[in-house]
Amino acid sequence: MSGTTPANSRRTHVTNEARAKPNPNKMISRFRTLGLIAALAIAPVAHAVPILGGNITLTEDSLVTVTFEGYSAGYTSNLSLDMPTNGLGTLFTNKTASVGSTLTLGTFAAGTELIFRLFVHDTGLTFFTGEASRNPDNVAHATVNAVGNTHFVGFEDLFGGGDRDYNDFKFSVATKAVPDGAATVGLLGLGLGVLALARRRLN
Ligand SMILES: [Ca+2]
Repeated sequence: MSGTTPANSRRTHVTNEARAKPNPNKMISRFRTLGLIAALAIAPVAHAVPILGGNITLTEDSLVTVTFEGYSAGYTSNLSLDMPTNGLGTLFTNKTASVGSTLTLGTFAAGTELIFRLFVHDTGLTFFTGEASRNPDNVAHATVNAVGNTHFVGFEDLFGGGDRDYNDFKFSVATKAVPDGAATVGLLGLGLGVLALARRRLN
């Protein structure tokens, strides 16, 4: 019986030594886990914090579509694209549009800020995405939450900021990169406009 003791104790000793010695494979695995945790901590959360008064500016030439995302409001309001100027008119009316309805706005060049306008029928007031200074009450009225290539926008429809729930008119703006030069349709249109203006001046 006593003959087995040294063997057992040696085995125990070896085991303890193995525990005490850093195992390179385990270390690498641990570093990998730590690296993954760090990456997860740094990676942007799927739904970032909405930015009140945020801008919707294209980072590349893009095809832009807008989708109605619903509302929770007593007032009726219309959404339009205010800038760049266009002939699209009302895109959606909160009380009549179906959630998920999508419209194509067109192709715009990199650097273009898309400014949306909310007209509130009940008060006759108009509010804009972006800076507070654009609005009649000098208060920012729209939150912008950029998630990948989509900006989720929520408007507050009351003068002074109301209850600040930013769900009186909700929509999203999706951008899809187009090849370089594809946005020149807009530039060509602008060029023709300038040409027409020059002709008018000459006449
Ligand atoms: Ca509200």
